[in-house]
Amino acid sequence: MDTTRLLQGLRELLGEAALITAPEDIAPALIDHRHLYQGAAPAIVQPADTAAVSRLLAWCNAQRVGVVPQGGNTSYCGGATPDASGRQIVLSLKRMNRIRGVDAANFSLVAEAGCTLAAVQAAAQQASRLFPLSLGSEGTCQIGGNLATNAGGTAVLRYGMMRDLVLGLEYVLADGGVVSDLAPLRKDNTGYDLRHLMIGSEGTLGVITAACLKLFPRTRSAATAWVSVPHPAAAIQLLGRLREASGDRLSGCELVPQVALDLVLRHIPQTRDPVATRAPWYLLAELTSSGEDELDAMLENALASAIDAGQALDATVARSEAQRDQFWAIRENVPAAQRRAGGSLKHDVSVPVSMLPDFIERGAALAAQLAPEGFLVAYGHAGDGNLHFNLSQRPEADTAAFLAREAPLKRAIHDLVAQLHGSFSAEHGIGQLKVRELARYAPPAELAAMRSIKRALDPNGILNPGKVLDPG
Ligand code: FAD
Ligand code: 2HG
Ligand code: ZN
Repeated sequence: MDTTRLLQGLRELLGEAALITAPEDIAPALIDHRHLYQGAAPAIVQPADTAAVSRLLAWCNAQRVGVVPQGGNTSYCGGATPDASGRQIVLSLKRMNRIRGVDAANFSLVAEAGCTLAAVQAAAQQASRLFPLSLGSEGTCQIGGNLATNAGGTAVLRYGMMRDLVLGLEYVLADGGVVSDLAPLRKDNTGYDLRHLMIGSEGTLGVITAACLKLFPRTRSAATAWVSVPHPAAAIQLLGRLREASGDRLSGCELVPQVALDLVLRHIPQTRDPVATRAPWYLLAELTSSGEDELDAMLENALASAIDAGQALDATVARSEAQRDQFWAIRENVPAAQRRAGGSLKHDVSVPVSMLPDFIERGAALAAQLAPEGFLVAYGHAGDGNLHFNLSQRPEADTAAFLAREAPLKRAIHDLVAQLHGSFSAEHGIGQLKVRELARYAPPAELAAMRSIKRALDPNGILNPGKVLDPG
């Protein structure tokens, strides 16, 4: 269909207010957060409600128009970027940003897909509850995007991934059919649980319009430490010690190497070195509780024993909310600091937690051998066995020469991860960046089942074409 007819059809279907067509207004939606992909599209469509999404998909399905759902456009694998053909439209959920209701007694709330994660956290907080998903992008990313990517972040150790925080889902299928399953039930074994197909499907099986989310008691006590550790094996031992000593109140456990701390101190204003003893690695550990617990004392005692056991070299426990925020700001700013340091090569991998030290040692050797123009900045969610095994270019290195190392390095790192029974995409998804990786590493029977599901739910291939699965 030509662009004029396409735009005319969309206008008749949804009205002028739902359509953005000015090139300067569309431009930000056509490039991904990492600037790896530049797409093209004649319009961004912004429906106001679920009925409008349904009308839109039914029409696009009949006309064979590709639809690329987009939330906050913060994802790392180009999943929300249209292709370069100019024939796909971007479907933004931005206008669907209502909190439909909070049920404090049921520990649940219903949010529309276009709510930012921060807005959902705030709505929970107002009801004296906690919505625990926490990402560096939380001010911008949207609940629909979090669901579609099954986002992880810094509290997974205690509360699980986005998938674990969902009681119900409302979504629209490729033919416009609406499934509204928002009942806040904790038990419901009635047939196939389709919502778990939608979660993590990156817009390729349906468009999520709302979700019923699980809430928890509000955090009343927290204790946060920045700990110097001699090596990753000590960090993992410390993780186990903290879980045991705190009655499993450990909710955050992030590994940060010295090089990442240095990058943040150099590139991000108003950041300060949090601990006196410099060390090759640091662990940011946080205990939280919904009770009035003496968590500082609990954490200090555990850390003192860890220092005696050689698992830690030094530690600073935050004495104020401001200091706690400073510790987290260092961790959350590692991606921004890496960006300012020039080119980067990223691997979002996970292995069993106990295998992390082995993985780091072997992966570091591969990185040094295969990308000598770079240095390793491996950091992240140690409590989940998920590292951002990234490299930054050396200041003196040529960016193009460094980036040319991508393919052989990626192969070596992902092969190592596979050997250790890990994942080449722990929390960022597949998008368009890792389609070939999925085809390579997924067991053939699983891949065939994924293709069958895609064909069954989206026979005309209009939903986020070219993402997750190759056409086969
Ligand atoms: P988008 O980027 O807009 O879209 C992501 C995918 O979801 C696309 O495939 C899109 O088509 C699809 N989609 C979006 N909305 C819908 C919908 N309503 N229905 C169906 N499909 C839809 N991720 C983590 O997991 N953990 C982290 O710790 C983390 N930290 C980050 C820190 C920073 C600074 C940044 C920039 C990103 C970080 N991310 C992290 C990545 C990103 O924020 C997450 O993947 C997030 O869940 C994406 O949400 P979004 O709204 O931006 O989605
Ligand atoms: C994080 O944990 C994000 O900070 C981003 O998942 C990771 O930039 C990255 O590689
Ligand atoms: Zn992460």
